Amino acid sequence: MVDVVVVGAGFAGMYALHTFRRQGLSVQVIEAGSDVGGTWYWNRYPGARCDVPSLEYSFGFSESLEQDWSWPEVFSAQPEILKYANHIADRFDLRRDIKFNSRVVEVRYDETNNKWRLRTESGETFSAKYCVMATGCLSVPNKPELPGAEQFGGLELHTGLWPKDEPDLSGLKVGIVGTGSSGVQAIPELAKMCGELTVFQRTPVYTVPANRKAMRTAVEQEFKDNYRDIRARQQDNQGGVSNFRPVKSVPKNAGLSVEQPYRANEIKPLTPAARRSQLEQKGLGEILNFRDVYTDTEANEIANDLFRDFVREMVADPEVAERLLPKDYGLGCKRQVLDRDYYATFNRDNVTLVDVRDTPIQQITTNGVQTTSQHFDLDALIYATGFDAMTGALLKSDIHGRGDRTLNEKWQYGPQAYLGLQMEGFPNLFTVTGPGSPSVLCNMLVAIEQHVNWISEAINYVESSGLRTMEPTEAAELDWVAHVNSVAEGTMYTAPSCNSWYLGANIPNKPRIFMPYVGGYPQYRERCEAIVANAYEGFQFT
Ligand code: NA7
Repeated sequence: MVDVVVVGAGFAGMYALHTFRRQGLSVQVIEAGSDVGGTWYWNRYPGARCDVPSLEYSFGFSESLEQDWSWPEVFSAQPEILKYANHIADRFDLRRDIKFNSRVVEVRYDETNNKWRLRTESGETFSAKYCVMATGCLSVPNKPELPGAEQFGGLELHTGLWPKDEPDLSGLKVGIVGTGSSGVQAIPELAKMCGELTVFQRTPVYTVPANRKAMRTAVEQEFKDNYRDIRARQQDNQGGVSNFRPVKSVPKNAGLSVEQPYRANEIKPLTPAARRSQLEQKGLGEILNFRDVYTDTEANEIANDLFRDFVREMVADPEVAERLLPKDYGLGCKRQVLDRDYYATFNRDNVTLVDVRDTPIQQITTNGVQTTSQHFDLDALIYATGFDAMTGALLKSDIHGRGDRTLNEKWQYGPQAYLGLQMEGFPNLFTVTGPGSPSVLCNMLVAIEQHVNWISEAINYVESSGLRTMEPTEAAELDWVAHVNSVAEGTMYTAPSCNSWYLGANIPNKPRIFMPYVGGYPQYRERCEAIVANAYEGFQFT
């Protein structure tokens, strides 16, 4: 028996363990993997990389950690981020309270004793007054049910469950299904390492070249010298990123200083011709700086057209180029994908693009993929087909609340939670970066720190007030869900043509609800703070 049981040892679970320990609570973390790292433990496919600059995608709770750690690249790859996670586990001696190789299969509230009782796959049980689900937003891989999939005799892989021992794909005929972030990151690397690569694409993607810069010592030092200011700026930025621009990284005479935000988010009411000329000068990535693209349908269409023109120029075979063009949805609907040589990869002789909308996959055979037009012989088949995002891991944990009501019953029409932190009927159970919080629309490490700190304070409040339970009222929860929906309405994210994992649209029969909070991290944080200041408005206690 411990005070708090935490499910998951990714960044959220690790920081929760460290924080709860510091406040004098006994903590047990349960983790399905054999080590820490969460997303960065499982997603070790070639090319995996974070889309937030590493100096920002890092914890701010320890000044010495900030000063000691060095990142090799501006946007570091998965192995470096996993090293950072391991360093944190070592530095704060976390592993002694983490039970690895243990997947939680049941989380049940014992009303009589006010305890959460958790059971793992192997039958081990744990109990605690508080249960914190730090199970991640992208942690349940989605593998589509393709007919015949079970009979494939070659090597089958999923980007979200990549093996620790790097599979040797050299000389092999490899197929990959999916062209979201994972597919787009993996495809250029796979093309270099395997014999032949066949890409099965259902929806073409809008992807722009990523920043590939190595970290410069002077830039890193400037960050380290300004970290307190940077962390403060993160708290006031919509996406939890400071946009701090080191003087040392700015070309001479560029007229920027530390005081000016990196790529100001001002609206640029430019003509199509002016936009084209700007992209020609600065590269396709500049398209993300036309901020009206995200709010104005006409600007969005202009940008989509320009994007397609640029792809046509990058891909040698006009037919292949045409297949790579997203046409039925706009920029800003899905999470922006960043790539390294994605389009150029389709100019390689060993890469074939199959549009499975034109020629659908009929079935997976023992030795490949049969589409309506031909059979593709394959030695390996890779699923880059995403995740049951945001709610998947919570629903899979089989959570039973008061009166034995399950979370699956409560959420049958979509997630209903207060602030993405707690659910009515599930007293003393907290979710880190749950649905209805900024989570995936924010720098995750900033979102995690804010949530864990909030939960820590809430537990402290319950304990120091001699209370038994804490949970939201149903009215507060419904108001919050209505607010989350209303701020998402009218954005590109929820356009009728948009089918993203943010909306659950990638999972058959999942309710179509925009799950993260799009109102901005600072607004959200202030709301959380105001609720605490107002005697935990919207929460009920026993
Ligand atoms: P995504 O973004 O959900 O992409 C999954 C891809 O897999 C996408 O291209 C899907 O096409 C495709 N997919 C899924 N099911 C099928 C079937 N049945 N047939 C063909 N193609 C299919 O997941 P990622 O892992 O790439 O990225 C998730 C997040 O991780 C990313 O946004 C970053 O935040 C990190 P579709 O678009 O559904 O037609």
